[in-house]
Amino acid sequence: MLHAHLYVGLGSNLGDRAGHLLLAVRGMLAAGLCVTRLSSIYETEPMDVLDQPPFLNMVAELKGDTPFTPEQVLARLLRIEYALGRRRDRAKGPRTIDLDLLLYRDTQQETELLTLPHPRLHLRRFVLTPLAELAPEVEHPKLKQTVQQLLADLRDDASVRLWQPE
Ligand code: PH2
Ligand code: MG
Ligand code: MG
Repeated sequence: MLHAHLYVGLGSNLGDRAGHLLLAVRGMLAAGLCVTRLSSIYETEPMDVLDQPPFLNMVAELKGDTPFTPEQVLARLLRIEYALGRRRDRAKGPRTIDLDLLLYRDTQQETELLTLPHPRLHLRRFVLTPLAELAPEVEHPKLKQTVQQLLADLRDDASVRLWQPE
């Protein structure tokens, strides 16, 4: 089925980056979010705010038949960010952990709290590369293109490389 799941983007560029990704996955499970698959981890060049350390990024797939609304999922993600030391000082600046709800099945919404699909998902190689590993055939509900097509047409040339622990 094409829109059976939820996808969360994870990013960290401060401290023990891989440790933060791992703790965030544990946090999602502990919060009752059913993580079904994880992408590889990529080391990625910062975008938007360029003078900050390189990120580790990955994508987690969550079971789509969750009892939680998009806002309830978001609230859980924000709590995990806070528990992992995320404090919002500089917009798009360095962070211990960033958890973005990318897709909630084929939901489209634009509220003050939450925009779905994530408004910049189709512009970012650091999101589309790990997402394409898990869900190449999933269609962007608004743009009506698959993740694979979006990645093929992407103009962002910031570096995204598979990361391996030393
Ligand atoms: N997140 C941002 C801004 N820039 N760059 C990379 N490579 N990875 C990110 O996760 C990232 C970013 C704001 O959320
Ligand atoms: Mg983000
Ligand atoms: Mg975020």
